[in-house]
Amino acid sequence: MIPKSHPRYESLLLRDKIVKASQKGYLADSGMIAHGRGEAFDYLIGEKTTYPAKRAMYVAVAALILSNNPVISVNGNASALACDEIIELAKSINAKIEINLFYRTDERVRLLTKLYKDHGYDDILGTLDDDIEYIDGIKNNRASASKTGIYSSDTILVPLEDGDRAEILKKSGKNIITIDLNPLSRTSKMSDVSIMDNIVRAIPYMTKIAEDLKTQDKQVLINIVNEFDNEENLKESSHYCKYGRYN
Ligand code: PTJ
Repeated sequence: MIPKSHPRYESLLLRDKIVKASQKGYLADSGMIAHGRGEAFDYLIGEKTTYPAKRAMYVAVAALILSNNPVISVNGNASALACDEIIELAKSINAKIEINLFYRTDERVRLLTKLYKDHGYDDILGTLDDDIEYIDGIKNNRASASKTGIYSSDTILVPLEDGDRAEILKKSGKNIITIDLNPLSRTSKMSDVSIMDNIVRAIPYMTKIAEDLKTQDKQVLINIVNEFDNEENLKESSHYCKYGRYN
C-alpha cells in the first residue's frame, strides 16, 4: 500500500501497475526497462503535459477523426497503464484497438485479449483467432498485422512503440502517431505526429480534445493537420527535457 502523502505517489502507482502486469504475465520481460526510461524523461519534464505535446495531441486527434480506418495499437506497457482510457478514446473517435506486440507470444496475446474483455471491450483485433497478414510481405512478427486493423488502416496511434516496428509501419505508407516520452527515440523521429508525454496523461487529454474536434467542420481539422510541423514541434518538446522541471 503506497501512502498518498508520499512525494512520488503518482509515479509509484504507475510502477505498481507495471509490476502487477508483469506478475500477471502480459508485460514483456523488458517492459520494466522501457517504463524506467520513460519515467526518467517524465521526471525531466516535471511530469506535466507540455505545450508542444498539447499541440501534437490536437493534430493527432484531428488526423484520427479524418481517417477512414483509424487504429490504436496496444502493447503490454500501454495496456498496463491505460487500458480503460484507451477503450474510451477508441469509442470516442470510432477507432479500432489492435494488440500489436514487439515480443509476441501466444500466451501474452491470450492474456491481453482477456484483459480487454474483462474491461468490457470484446472487439479487440490482433488476437489468436484474427486473420493476420504481413505488411509488405515481410515474414516476421514485427510486420504482422490484423487484416481489418493495422494492415488496412490509414492512421495508427502507436504508443510506446519500438523503433523497428514504427519503421516498418511508416515505410508501408501509413500515417503514424506516437506517444513517446523520449523525443530522441527513432519512433518519435520517424512518426508523422509525435506526442512527447506520458500515456497516462495523453490518452484522457486526447479524449477531451476529441469531444471538441468532433463538432468542428472537416476543413478545420484538415487545416490543423496541414499546419503542423512535427520536426519543429519535437525540437520544441526536447527543450522541456532540459528546462521543464525548473519552470
Ligand atoms: O509489449 P511489447 O512486446 O510490444 O513490448 C513493449 C516494449 C515497450 C517493451 C517495446 O515496444 C520496447 O522495447 O520499446 P522501447 O524500444 O523500449 O521503446 C519504448 C519507448 O516508450 C521509450 O522511448 C520510452 O521512453 C517510452 N515510454 C516508456 N514509458 C512511457 C513511454 N512513453 C510514454 N508514456 C510512458 N508511460
